[in-house]
Amino acid sequence: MARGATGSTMKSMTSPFASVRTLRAFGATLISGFALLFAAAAPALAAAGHPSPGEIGFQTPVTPIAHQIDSFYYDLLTPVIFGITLLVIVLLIYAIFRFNEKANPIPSRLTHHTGLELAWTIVPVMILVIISIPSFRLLTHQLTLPKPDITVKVTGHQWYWTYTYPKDQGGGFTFDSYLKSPDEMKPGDIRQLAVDNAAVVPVGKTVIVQVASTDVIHSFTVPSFGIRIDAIPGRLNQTWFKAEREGMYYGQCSKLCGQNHAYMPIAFRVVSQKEYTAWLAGAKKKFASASAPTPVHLAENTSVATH
Ligand SMILES: [Cu+2]
Repeated sequence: MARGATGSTMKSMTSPFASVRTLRAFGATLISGFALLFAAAAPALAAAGHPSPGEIGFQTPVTPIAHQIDSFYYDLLTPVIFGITLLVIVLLIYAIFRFNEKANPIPSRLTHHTGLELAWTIVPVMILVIISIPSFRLLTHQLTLPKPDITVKVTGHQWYWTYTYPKDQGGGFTFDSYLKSPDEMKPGDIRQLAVDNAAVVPVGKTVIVQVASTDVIHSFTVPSFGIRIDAIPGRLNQTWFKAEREGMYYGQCSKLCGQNHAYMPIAFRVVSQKEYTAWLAGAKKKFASASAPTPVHLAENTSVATH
């Protein structure tokens, strides 16, 4: 009643609208700026095989699966996330200014709107359906093992990994891979990721990784390869990768597995076929020698393989 004069209502309605426009523009600029920064920064800072300072996206993909994960995230999920966030922010800002007590003294008593309710149910469902199609395609691609060129068995332990190269593929040896301590580090080694014995695989070959564990559940993860699979005692899990580029690729155990969970990195060196053959020959000698430490739990396997 006291503020009933139309003049004051008019005044309060014009000024907030100006602010709405300014704020809307500001919000849109902020979000699109952040989106651009995100899109530009992610690939620029990303390195293949290991994380780099300031990185906010994925590590550079070097396998078909990792490319698919990358594209699923950047080309589909990111636009959806930014679109929804932008819509909610705009609606929120609009509601704050348009429907505050001053601008809208007599609130609407509307409680139902069938069309609106249908829309806000169907539209999110459609968004999820659109996301699910490439998502299931990716999942199928990840879990359908192609014909392997090489099979490597990886066993998780508290707190290191053991790699076994089968005899019928020129291997026939097993070795442990431990995190390098600070005094063992050489120039070029990455702190917390460098290991004493990295696994070696040839470039452009399909590698099947069979993953198991002898104690607790670990998780075998190499981001640039797009692989992540649990290492479970009493169960053999399998995943695959086909590296397109030579280099060092690191990963970490990704399941909380105890005190030294953070200190059991995974390291793969991807080399040419020639280098791989040379490495196999050297590794066979190195890891078969009597001085090489053989874990007790692998003694049975070794005897089976040699007899
Ligand atoms: Cu672990």
